[in-house]
Amino acid sequence: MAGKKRFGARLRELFSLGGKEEDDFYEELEDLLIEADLGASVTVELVDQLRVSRRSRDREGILQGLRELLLEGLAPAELDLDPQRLNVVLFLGVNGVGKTTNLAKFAHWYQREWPQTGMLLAAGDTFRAAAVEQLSLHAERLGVRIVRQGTGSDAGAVIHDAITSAQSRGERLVLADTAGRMHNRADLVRELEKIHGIIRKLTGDEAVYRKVLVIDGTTGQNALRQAELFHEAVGVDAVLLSKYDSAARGGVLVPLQRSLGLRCGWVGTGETYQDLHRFSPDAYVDDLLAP
Ligand SMILES: Nc1nc2c(ncn2[C@@H]2O[C@H](COP(=O)(O)OP(=O)(O)O)[C@@H](O)[C@H]2O)c(=O)[nH]1
Ligand SMILES: [Mg+2]
Repeated sequence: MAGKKRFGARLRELFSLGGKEEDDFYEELEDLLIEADLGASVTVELVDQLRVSRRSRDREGILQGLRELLLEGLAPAELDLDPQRLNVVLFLGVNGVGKTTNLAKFAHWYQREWPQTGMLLAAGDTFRAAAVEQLSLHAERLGVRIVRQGTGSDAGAVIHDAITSAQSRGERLVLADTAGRMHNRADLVRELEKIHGIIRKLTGDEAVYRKVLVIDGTTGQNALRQAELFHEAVGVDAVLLSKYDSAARGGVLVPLQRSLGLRCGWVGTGETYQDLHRFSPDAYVDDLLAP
């Protein structure tokens, strides 16, 4: 939380310095917002809007104006899954962001939400040695079925088998893990496009197919570049912000929404199955602005 707190605290420092020229004040406000991971273009846009709104320059007036601007467009993402049909949810993100852990939390969530519908995990990270084992352990703990092959096998084939298996058994939810790491960017994109093509072909109009991008809350501006990569490659339906408990800065959700149109649906706040929450814009903005 250090980064976040620093932002709110420094904001108040800025307010308390009386006698500043208006231009200097807004310039410093821009610096603070950029440091809080809002990105240069979104920051300029926000501060321009704030200036135009011409509220009084007292602390509460500006804070309130900023809060309202930050909240604009920050509605939580909806996946619109449908328990009457097959739903395939693909978890995307670079290595180590929390895909596997949060996929397992998601499974736990839907076990409660949809107690009657069968569920299946697909061990689509075939790249890392321990990844299949990690997901298998979750499947065992949660008591859900898993489709897996060995490390180094073809991820597309694993996901293909998982979907056809769920279809034949009438299971309604397939949660598919992926590897976030390839030898290079082109390999990663090629692999994702291939998986994407397989899922689209198998699901067609019959099923609901969604892609959740996991973003590590401690990452900062780099998260925007990651999101661009995945969104361009296969299209992202919702963001899951992980590790919000550990020194999360998380300001990046604002440019994700404003620059890429990506909305956050969930926030991960730890390593247990209970540590997954629906994204609340109000709580998020309060947290961002807190001293
Ligand atoms: N504190 C915290 N740790 C998390 C969270 N989500 C994942 N992790 C941890 O981050 C590390 C990487 O997670 P993992 O799911 O293996 O990432 P993946 O490589 O994207 O699949 C693990 O040690 C997880 O326990 C979270 O919301 N909070
Ligand atoms: Mg993983």
